[in-house]
Parts: sequence; C-alpha cells; structure tokens
Amino acid sequence: MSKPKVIVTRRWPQEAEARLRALFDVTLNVDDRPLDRAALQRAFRDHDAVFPTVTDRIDAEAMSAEPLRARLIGNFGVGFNNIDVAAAKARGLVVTNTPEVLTDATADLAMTLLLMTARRAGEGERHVRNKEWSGWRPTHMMGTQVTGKTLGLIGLGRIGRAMAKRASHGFDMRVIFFDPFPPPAEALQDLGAERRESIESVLAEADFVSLHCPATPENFNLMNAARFAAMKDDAILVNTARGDVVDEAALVRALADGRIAGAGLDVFAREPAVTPELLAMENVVLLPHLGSATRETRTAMGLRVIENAEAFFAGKEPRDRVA
Ligand code: 8YV
Repeated sequence: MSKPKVIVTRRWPQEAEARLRALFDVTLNVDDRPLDRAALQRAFRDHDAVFPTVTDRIDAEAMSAEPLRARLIGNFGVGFNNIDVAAAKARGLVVTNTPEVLTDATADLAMTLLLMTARRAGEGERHVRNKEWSGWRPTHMMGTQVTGKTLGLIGLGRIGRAMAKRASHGFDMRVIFFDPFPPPAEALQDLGAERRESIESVLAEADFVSLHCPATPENFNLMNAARFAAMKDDAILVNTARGDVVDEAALVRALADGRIAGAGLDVFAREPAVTPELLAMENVVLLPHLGSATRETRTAMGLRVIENAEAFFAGKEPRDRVA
C-alpha cells in the first residue's frame, strides 16, 4: 500500500520532520515561508492530509478544490480557531489538534509574563542595555509583589489549571476563577482554586487576571472596556490564549488612563501586527506568540499530529479529533 501523501505548511522540529519522512510521502516546507492562498488550495487538492498552524486560515475557500483529495486536517496547535470547522465538516474532513503536550510550556510562559510585568523586567532589561542604569537606590524601578496576591483565571481548562498550580504551590497565591464548565470539585481542592459565578466577580478581586479560554465567537472581545473598568486599577492582565479574546483598543485606553496597571501579552488580535500604542508603553510586556515554543514541546506537538494521522490512516478514531 502506498504511503499517505501529507503536507506541512511550515518547518517542524527535526525529530518530527524525520518521523514524517519515515511514515508518509511528505511535502515539507524547507524554506519555512507561509503558503499563499493558491498554495493552500493546492495543498488540499493534492494531499491526503494537511498539517497547518495557527497562521494558516483554513476556511471554505482554502478547502474548495474539486475534486478534493484531503481527508484530514492535523492542526499543529491546541487552539484551532484558524480552522472553519463547519466548512471542514461540510467537505468531509476530519480535524485534530494537539492538546496536553503544550500545557506546561504555555503555563510557564503565562507565569513568565505575570512575573515580568509585575517586576518590570522588560523595562529593567531595556534600561540596562541602553546603559541608563546609574546604580542601586531604594526607590528604583519598584514593581509589585507577586507572592501572596490573588490570581484570577478566566478559564480553568488544562492550561488554566497548570497556571493555578504554579501560582498556588509556587507563589502562595490565592486563586479564583470563572469557567462555565468547571472541573470536578476534587481537582479544585488540590489547586486551592475557588470558583466565582461571573467574570466580573473574578475581575473585582484579582490582582492578576490571566486568560485561558478558547477563541470561540462567544469569547470575541471578552475583555472589553466594561471589563477593564471592572478590574482593580493596580491589576495586571496576562494573555497567552488568543488575541481576539481582548479588545486591543479598549486595552490601550485602559492602560493609558491608568484603569489597569499593566499587561503581559503573548498573543495579539492581528498577529504579527501589534497595536502601535502598546509598543510605546513601558508597563506592557510583549512576546511573539511563544506559549508553546520550547524544543521539547514543539517536537511533542509534531509527534502528536503524526500520532493522530497514523490512527486516522489506519482507520481508527484519532485521539484528538475535534471535528
Ligand atoms: C502554537 C498555540 O504555537 O497551540 C496553540 O494553540 O497557540 C501555540 O501552541 C500555535 O497554535 C501553532 O499553530
């Protein structure tokens, strides 16, 4: 039997690409240039499976080839808001994602942003590199304490729980959360996480607010002007979820008017574009969507896409099927 023909839209870590070569007739992207619309359409026309990433917009048009060869979309990422799932289903495509393997790396990065923003680490680093540091003094670049403060989580799925664990076990933080589908009570006890009935009650109490919800249409601009007004004025927002969960213009206004104290952002509404005002703000830490960016995790993500594809082509149900 001939090997399934698959295509990856971007470069993957070496070990994952080696496994792709061993198992499939694979089209790699050696130049690592994003595919344009026509190339994406050809990918679906000429391959049994397409393995995209968050930057590939997989909509009805991308899947419009006639006849369509592709039967599987193996998304390299846990979030799959880049894929029009209804359109994929309508074309008979199965969709998988890569949960679990990136939980710790993403929670680590959310904590990195929380710490960096609270302790003015980005600003401090720029200060030293720019040779502006004139010496130690008791009032220099004072940030805000993290240990013992209250962390508010919006979303307590896998990544939210991993963040709760770091905060409560590592930093003695009190953890409160809102999630319309909360985990079982036993899970909460171990995390020391307390449930709140609304986003607003989390925002009213939290010193740090970290977003861990998916980018569903319901969550579009979930953090808007009214929600920023509901936060404490010395609170800090952390976003490692998706950019369109935050109304970026409202965030800029909230920061400029001092309605909140700072923000640590790994994701943006129009990546790779960043709202220019944010670039000029010292109380904002900006990272280029690095949540899962460790060698170990990116390799594991690739292997997880492959595991799902192997199951699919063997006629089994892929473990991470989302549609
Ligand atoms: C990826 C992510 O870098 O998995 C996700 O949802 O945001 C990141 O891990 C990205 O999605 C690549 O497709």
